[in-house]
Amino acid sequence: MEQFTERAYTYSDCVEKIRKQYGNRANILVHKTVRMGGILGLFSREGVEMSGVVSYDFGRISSEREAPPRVEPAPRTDPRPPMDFETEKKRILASVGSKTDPTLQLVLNEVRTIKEQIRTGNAASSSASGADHPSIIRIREILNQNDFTPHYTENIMDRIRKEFSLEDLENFDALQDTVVEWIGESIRLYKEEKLRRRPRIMALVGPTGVGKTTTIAKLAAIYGTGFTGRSPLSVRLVTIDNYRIGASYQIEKYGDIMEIPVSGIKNYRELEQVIALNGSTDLILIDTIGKSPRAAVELAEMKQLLDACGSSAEFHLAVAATTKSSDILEILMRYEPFGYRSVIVTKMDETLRLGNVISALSDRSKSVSFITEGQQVPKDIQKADVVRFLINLEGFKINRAKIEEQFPGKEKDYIQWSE
Ligand SMILES: Nc1nc2c(ncn2[C@@H]2O[C@H](COP(=O)(O)OP(=O)(O)OP(=O)(O)O)[C@@H](O)[C@H]2O)c(=O)[nH]1
Ligand SMILES: [Mg+2]
Repeated sequence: MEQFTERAYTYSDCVEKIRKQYGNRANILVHKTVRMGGILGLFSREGVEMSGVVSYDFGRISSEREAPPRVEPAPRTDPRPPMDFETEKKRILASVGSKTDPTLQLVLNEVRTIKEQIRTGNAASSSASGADHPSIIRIREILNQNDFTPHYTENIMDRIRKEFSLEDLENFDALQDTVVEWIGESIRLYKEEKLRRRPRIMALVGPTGVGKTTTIAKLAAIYGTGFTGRSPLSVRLVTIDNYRIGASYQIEKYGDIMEIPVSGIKNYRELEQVIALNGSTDLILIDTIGKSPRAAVELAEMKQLLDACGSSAEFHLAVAATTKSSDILEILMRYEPFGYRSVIVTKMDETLRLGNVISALSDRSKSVSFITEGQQVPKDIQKADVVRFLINLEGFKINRAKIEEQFPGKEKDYIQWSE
């Protein structure tokens, strides 16, 4: 069986070169990026290398059982209509299925081995470049448009090069469906631990103005007012934001409306006391002061104060969906000392680009618990679910029914109690 390897500076030139030489019997199996030209390694340019096999005239093999003919350049006047590789393969498979033709079995095995060898070589040496297949380039553009991190985008590019043959890449719809599925699989949903003892303490930390106080009020309504249809828990709100004029007023106002008690604390000792006095409360929700992720000293001071909550307290990090991916990565890193268990993504209603959030969380292996999508308390909050992130991806043709099937149902209950 004849193999070929051809190189050219562009994808289309390479295909044309192969077609000229072998006609429609050329089956391009793999392609990779290579450096071409130059002197002593200098001034070389990126190009593309394609390898594959030239089909035999399988009709003759099966009927006459002769040795395969030598492959000649494609005759211009081939009377048989060109047959594509997949059709030929299917036809051969159907005939070997009956195990009547050992010659065909041998040919097929050879095709498989060659394809596998070339594919393995390709996977090891491929790299990102302008010489990629147009479908790969298009996917990269869509990911960039959605502000996915460079790291995340390169992972997807590598995976496509490894898992998609040149033939598969021609079907862009199937490719994008697969990429959307991969993106969905990369979203980790936070699984709440079952509550074992009271009080459960949840503190919300995060940068300034992302919606921490509003989110705390929404959580208080979900858990403390029976708003979701479940029986209400006893909830207490605590704010450590006692210094800024208007800040404690904001949370007290929410507390008043929902008839949920609010405590303002100034230091470690006061926080310790509030927690000790509320030992039988189901849930203590702590609103904190927004801090720039770069204010390392202030963050450390706030962390020291919050240590009064004890080791069983849960921290959750609020991040606005409108933040660009590089900033989200930094926020996730700077808040690491709090040991936050999940990320709450706020202001989802203000953007259609969610690649920033999805990729930054995936790059740092963080899970998402809630999303908020509006200013209204309590209704604009829900448990995070994969479909909500995927349906808003810009540039992808989203098949909603399919992704709902792939990533079914969100959890309805908000807190799991182990009685
Ligand atoms: N569009 C939109 N706005 C929101 C959302 N959540 C909060 N906001 C608004 O964002 C602004 C800031 O909200 P806060 O809850 O005060 O933010 P914060 O994080 O507590 O702010 P600091 O305490 O100053 O750090 C307010 O105008 C909220 O109404 C949301 O999900 N969507
Ligand atoms: Mg606040």
